[in-house]
Amino acid sequence: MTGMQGLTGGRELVMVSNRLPVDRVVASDGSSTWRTSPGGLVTAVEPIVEQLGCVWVGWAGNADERIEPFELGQMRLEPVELSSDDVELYYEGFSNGTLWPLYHDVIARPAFHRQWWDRYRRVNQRFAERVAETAAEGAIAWIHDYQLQLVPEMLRKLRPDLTIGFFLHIPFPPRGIFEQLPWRRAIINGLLGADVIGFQRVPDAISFRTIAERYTHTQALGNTLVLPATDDSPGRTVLAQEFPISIDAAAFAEVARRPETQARAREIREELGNPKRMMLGVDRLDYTKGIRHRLKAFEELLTDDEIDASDIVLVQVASPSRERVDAYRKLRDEVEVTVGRINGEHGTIGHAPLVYLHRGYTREEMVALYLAADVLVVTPLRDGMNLVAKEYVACREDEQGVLVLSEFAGAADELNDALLVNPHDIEGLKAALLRAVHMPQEEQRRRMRQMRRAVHDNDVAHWANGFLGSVASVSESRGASHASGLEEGKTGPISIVPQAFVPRSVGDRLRRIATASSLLVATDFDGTIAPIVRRPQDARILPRARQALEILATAPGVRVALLTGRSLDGLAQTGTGTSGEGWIISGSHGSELTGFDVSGVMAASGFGEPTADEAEWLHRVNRRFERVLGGEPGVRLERKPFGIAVHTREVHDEEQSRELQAAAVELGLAEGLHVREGKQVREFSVRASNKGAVLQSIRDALPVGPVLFLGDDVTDEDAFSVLGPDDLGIKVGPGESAATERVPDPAAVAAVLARLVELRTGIVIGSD
Ligand code: ADQ
Repeated sequence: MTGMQGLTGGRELVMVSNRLPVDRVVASDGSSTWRTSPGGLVTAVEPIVEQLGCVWVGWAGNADERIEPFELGQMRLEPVELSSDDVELYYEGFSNGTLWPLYHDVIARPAFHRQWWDRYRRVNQRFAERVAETAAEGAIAWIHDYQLQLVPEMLRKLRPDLTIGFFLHIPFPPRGIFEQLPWRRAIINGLLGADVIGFQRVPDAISFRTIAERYTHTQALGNTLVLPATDDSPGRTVLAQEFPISIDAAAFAEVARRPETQARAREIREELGNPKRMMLGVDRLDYTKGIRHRLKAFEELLTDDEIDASDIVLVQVASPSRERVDAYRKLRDEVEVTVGRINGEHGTIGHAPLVYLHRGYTREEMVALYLAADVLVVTPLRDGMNLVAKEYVACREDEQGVLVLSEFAGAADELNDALLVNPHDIEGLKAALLRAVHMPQEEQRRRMRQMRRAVHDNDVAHWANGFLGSVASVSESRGASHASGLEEGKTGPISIVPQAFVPRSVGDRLRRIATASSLLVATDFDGTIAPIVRRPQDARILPRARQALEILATAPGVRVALLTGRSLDGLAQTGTGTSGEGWIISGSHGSELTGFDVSGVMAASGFGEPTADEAEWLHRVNRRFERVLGGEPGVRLERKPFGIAVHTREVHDEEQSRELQAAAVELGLAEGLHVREGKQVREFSVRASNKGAVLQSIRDALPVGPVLFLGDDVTDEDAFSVLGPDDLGIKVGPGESAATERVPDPAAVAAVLARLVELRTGIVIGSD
């Protein structure tokens, strides 16, 4: 995995989690060593730590044990001591008896005890103090998960020089559930001590922002919460948004590719008696994981003779978890009784249809299991993400294997080519299991290919870059580095996001337009504020750019316009332009316009629906393109309200891609269409509109004032060319341009927009 260096700009990174990421291993001679421990959090952040190095503050796992700080690999571990009372009240009690069930849809009943809460507060305070003692000046503290939700606020009070990120690995509950918590306001205030709060899914982040607005004096502007100034603290902003966690997909694929792993996978099948189909479940033994529902569906399929016990084996790996908590002990008993019953009724001497393994395995063994399994069954009733699903997909380079996945796992947002199930619906689950065991290879391949793309596009580097990048940009804006955390020879704060500078000439010109009484901020989308990605629907505005645009859109005298070649529908797929941003949005290169309340501009520029003639023409054009290019592998045709776009980004052979583009242009010209060239796309339209014309129409309808326009593509040149000497045109990336200024990439665009916000509103969300 590459691309993380520079993320913290040489500042010290302090990881803070309930458990240290290590287990003690005692050898037969009594000596002990440490090794990294399994679990979602460790799996996800291990590669980051390997690259960046860090201090890690957390509990070593045994009560009443004092351990001196020690080093392991790239980490300096700072153990926090917990007494057996702490473990009982803070960890097993409030964390796992109150918060865990509350945050997981109250699948089990949460218990509310004041004593537990009191201890939770005290232990959180201890963690905060420990971080405050160890962190270098200006360090970045990254706090993990539900056990430590009060630490951000406590730490900020102790060490205002730190930049604080918090990531919640489990779901954040809907308001109706969260409100049951007697200490709800304290938790929200605790979290708001962070500069960036990361969640797994969009609904988690929305719920948090809604609740924060209700219980504190914050105001939500898009993904940003604005905290007003108080007597003891200045006003500031908190970014609260989703950063879906992932895995080091390449590392899993590498283990899967090894001949010894593949041999082990074959051996596993043999040890199981070479069944026709092997199904696999891998979970911590937790009541949220839906293991009971899975076993029930499996048992009913056997009982009803829908599957044959001699043909099929289900291997259930259940790693031991929280064994001192009552609900977990009960679950274990229940699962083990069910396993016994199923095998008792459906097994034979020498063959058990259900293999239950209650222990931890090495990564190599896990990967061999993934390779051996025809079907992976992931059926949580609620799960923040579920990394097991992603690991399975990452390992299946053979593009075979079926993933049955609960729609209540965060992973379902990205892996929508899995067989999605509602695990409460046992009939539906049985049907999905049957479909999975009978799925033809071709369908397996199609689904697996899509899922593999999703996992590789959003791997753990992408997650860490998104989260840490957001934290670092806050840090950078504070000038928090004062360099004492820097080692000799390491790059200074200047390289945090190395490319995200506002060049001096751009800064000077921004200052000139920033204070105009009326200002229009217009920008292209793809390649300008949203990095280019392989699948257009996966494109997302950089968090910092979104935050800046959201603040600008509500600033008096400023209008924000998005001018994109995408259709409005295509833009909505990216989560932008769907509602309430208060932006003017023009789609299809100026043919569509929305969010603009000046009706004159619509009439003057001829926006609206296609005419009857245009509609008929379009119909013919769509049919022809479909016939000629629709079957070409890698080519994607996108229908637009006024035309069609031919995307060749997924045609991997460059020459073939060029040929297909040329063929498309020939076809378009023959049909009399207006042709536009973009990066890996050719666009055809029945109407001659362009971004220049629409930008002119919008500015004409607004009070007189300067325009800032940012764009990266050839089609943005029309907009640059209508700008005057008092405006500012900024080209993103290389290539000829009519723009007078240039920045290298979307991160730099975000920096430009953040600088503009600061100049116009005084709100600091990151500048250079
Ligand atoms: P978990 O609830 O622990 O994580 P999950 O995301 O599935 O769940 O991660 C489990 C990890 O442990 C996987 O990497 C898996 O390979 C490993 N593992 C499981 N059983 C194992 C065994 N027997 N031996 C070895 N390794 C085993 C929490 C949240 C999730 C969220 C993660 C990360 O509950 O929703 O995805 O954090 O944020």
